[in-house]
Order: sequence, then structure tokens, then C-alpha cells
Amino acid sequence: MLTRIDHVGIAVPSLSEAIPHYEEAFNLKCVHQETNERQGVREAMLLVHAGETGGSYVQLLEPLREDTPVGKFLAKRGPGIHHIAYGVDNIDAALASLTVAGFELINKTPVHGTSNSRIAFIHPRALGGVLTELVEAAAGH
Ligand code: V0V
Ligand code: CO
Repeated sequence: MLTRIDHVGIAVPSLSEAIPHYEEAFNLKCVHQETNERQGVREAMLLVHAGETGGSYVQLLEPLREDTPVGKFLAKRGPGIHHIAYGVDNIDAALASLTVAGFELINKTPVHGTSNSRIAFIHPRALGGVLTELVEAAAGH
């Protein structure tokens, strides 16, 4: 079902500070930035590896407001790893099979993700405290 680790999502208070920090630490390049109103974040994608089945990235996440998933996370836990995202070829099929297996999905149908990907979250309660995202990249990504 899974094709790669697509990204590791990291909650940060400030993208403008975190982006150059990561770029300098690991010689990474920030290849995309986007505001996602529905998810309540501004995010930056730093390319780690451009693989055959799609890239792997560090995703830095700055909350748009306090009352958002990342805003609440920062207030409760402080900066750190927020979620892990796995690539899938067919997110509809992946969600159908997880539903049959009884996993608690936050998104029963895919929603808009970075660079026009289709994404869905699985509740951390269902996976040992790890917020998990599935990503079906847009064609050509
Ligand atoms: C909260 N909890 C987490 C967590 N956030 N556990 C692990 N990892 C996280 N990131 C735990 C928290 O410690 C509580 O545990 C419990 O969940 C309820 O916490 P809460 O603060 O009351 O939060 P809720 O219930 O309002 O919301 C938590 C969930 C929410 C996970 C349901 O954050 C959510 O819907 N997340 C999915 C959307 C998202 O994260 N979007 C931002 C990334 P105890 O105390 O009860 O044990 S957007 C993105 O990645 C994009 C756009 C992309 O990749 O393209
Ligand atoms: Co993500």
C-alpha cells in the first residue's frame, strides 16, 4: 500500500526562521511554500530525495492561528515532530481498506494537500500516538 515516506511534518513557530536553519543544517532546498486555510497552516517543503515514486521532504508547518491543529500542538507540546506522511498510489483504495480494517480516520475522503496532492489523516489514537497522513501526489510530482 505504501510507496515511500513522503514527508515528516515538523511544527515550528516561525517558517522564516526554520527554513534557513534546515537549509543550512542539511544543505536542503526549500522547493515549495503554500498556505492551506482549511488545515490552518503555512507550510514549506524541503526536498530530501527525488525518488522514482515521488519525492521525500521535510515539511515545516507554521500555524495560521492558535485554534488550529498545529497551533494547539505548539501550545501543548512545543516545537517538534507533528506527523509522518506516507506516499500511496491510490488514496481512495488505501482509505477503503483502512476503513474495512476498522482504523479511525480523521478524513474519510481525501482533502487538498500541498502541491495539489490528495491527503487524508489517520487519528493518532489508532497508531500508537502518531498522527499519520497518506499522500497521493498530483500527476507529475
Ligand atoms: C494532538 N494529539 C496528537 C497530535 N495532535 N498526538 C500526536 N500527534 C499530534 N500531532 C493528541 C493530543 O495530545 C491529545 O491526546 C489528543 O490528540 C487531542 O488533542 P487536542 O489538542 O484536543 O486536539 P484535537 O482533538 O482538537 O485534534 C487532534 C487531531 C487534529 C489529531 C484530531 O490535530 C487533526 O485533525 N489533525 C489533522 C490535520 C492536521 O494536523 N493538519 C495540519 C497539517 P490526549 O491528551 O487526549 O492523550 S496539514 C498538512 O500536513 C498538509 C497540508 C500536507 O501535508 O499537505
Ligand atoms: Co503533511
